[in-house]
Amino acid sequence: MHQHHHRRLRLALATAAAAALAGGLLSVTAGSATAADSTHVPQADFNGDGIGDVAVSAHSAYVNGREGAGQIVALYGSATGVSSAKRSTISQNTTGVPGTAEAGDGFGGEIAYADFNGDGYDDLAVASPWEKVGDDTNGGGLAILWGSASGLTGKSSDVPDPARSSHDFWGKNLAAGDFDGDGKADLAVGTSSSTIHVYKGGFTTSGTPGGRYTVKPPIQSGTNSFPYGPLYLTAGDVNGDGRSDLIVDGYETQTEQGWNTNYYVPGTASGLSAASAQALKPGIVTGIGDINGDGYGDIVTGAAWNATTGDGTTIPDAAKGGKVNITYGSASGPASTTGITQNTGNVPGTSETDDGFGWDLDLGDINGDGYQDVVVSTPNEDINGITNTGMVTVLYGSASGVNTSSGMQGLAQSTAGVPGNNEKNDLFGADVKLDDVTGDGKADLLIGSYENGGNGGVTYLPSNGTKITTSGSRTVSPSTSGVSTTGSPEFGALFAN
Ligand SMILES: [Ca+2]
Ligand SMILES: [Ca+2]
Ligand SMILES: [Ca+2]
Ligand SMILES: [Ca+2]
Repeated sequence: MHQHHHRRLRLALATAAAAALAGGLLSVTAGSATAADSTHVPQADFNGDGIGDVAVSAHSAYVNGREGAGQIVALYGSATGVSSAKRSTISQNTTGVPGTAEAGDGFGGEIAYADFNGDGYDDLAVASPWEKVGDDTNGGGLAILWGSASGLTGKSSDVPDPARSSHDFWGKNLAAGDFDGDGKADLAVGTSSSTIHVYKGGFTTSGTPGGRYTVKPPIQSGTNSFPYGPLYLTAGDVNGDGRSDLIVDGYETQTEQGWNTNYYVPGTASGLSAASAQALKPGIVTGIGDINGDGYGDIVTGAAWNATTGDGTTIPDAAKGGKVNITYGSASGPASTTGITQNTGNVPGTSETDDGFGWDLDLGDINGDGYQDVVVSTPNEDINGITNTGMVTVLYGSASGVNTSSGMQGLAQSTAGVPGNNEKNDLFGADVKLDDVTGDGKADLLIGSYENGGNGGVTYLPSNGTKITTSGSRTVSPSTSGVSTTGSPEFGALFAN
């Protein structure tokens, strides 16, 4: 069941037609922020000890000899950060988790956290998008793993698909937020259709939600052979009204090309309002946080493709080697925009074809100055002739927005002190996450890669209070985390948001 290996690499395409030509592979990416205070980019705390925790997926891992059954690993924060020593490794074979680990299920194909039952412990929603449900191939499964003083243990509730015949790949996109501002975390669930299902908060620990409704943003619906619908869902408060808004990425329906486009779908007292949807800049992976400290969440999106399609057509709002589009928030929602490439100001590196700048990104406050900082990955960067070894760029927030003139950091495995070495196809930066996992109030950096032939790995680089440092850094490997290295588990290719 190799059909979903490296699916995200194949998906960084600007148009739906190009995606179809590339084989119609499925997007499985993280995408959310939790609860209402999302201008500050909340972090997970599954065990309630006040220190941030991180959930990592290995959704292609063998479990009990079943290829691609998938696992998730929760790494619990401590004063010295995260390591394999303090973790939970969970599959569908773990007691309490719905279903059974079967070949190709892809448990962990999408993951999102929030305190869904309001008991003070963050919980993890975990999809297995390729799960066969009854006779429905790729029907998809979704469970909520409940947090506790012992963290994630396997105690879970099933969140079954309420409309199985209408779509496939239930749960392939997830975003947690408080879309109606009632103080309870809601969960938005994507499928192959453009219709998004929203579970209202107040889940009981048996999994019963407070209610459910659907929203339909103006993106293309997929089919079984072209399973898109939304490519990515991101929650955050852009207009500062205390309700999370949802950014939906997909392919637009207005032109023949079907360009990748994001839509702002605002939260209201009655939930998400697709009637008020507003088109934004393109780019698949999005993060929302208050970069300029004005109280409004700013939308950061990575358009990792080049400036033109294969036949030379100009792609809107794109640049050679990839571009990050930033749309600053305001009381009336999305406002001014700016774009950043590796050629902007003093940003490290140079824009080269197929670098993939903006493949993944995240926000967090590394230096504690109240401005959210931005990390952007470039996993297809070649360094000293080593193809697709990858690098990560750290950009700092300020009152005038992202600072591209000073303070930036460029980090690769060849950077002094960073664990590991630059190797071909490492894809260092396959995913990135900025969260405080030491409890000092400053966001630390976690970098996922496809190290060692797709085994994957997570590199931990802490904040020293003013910047990301290699002092105290380490690699968390699949083999020490209870993940089989048979095949390509891709441990670290996806962090929960
Ligand atoms: Ca914790
Ligand atoms: Ca909880
Ligand atoms: Ca802002
Ligand atoms: Ca900052």
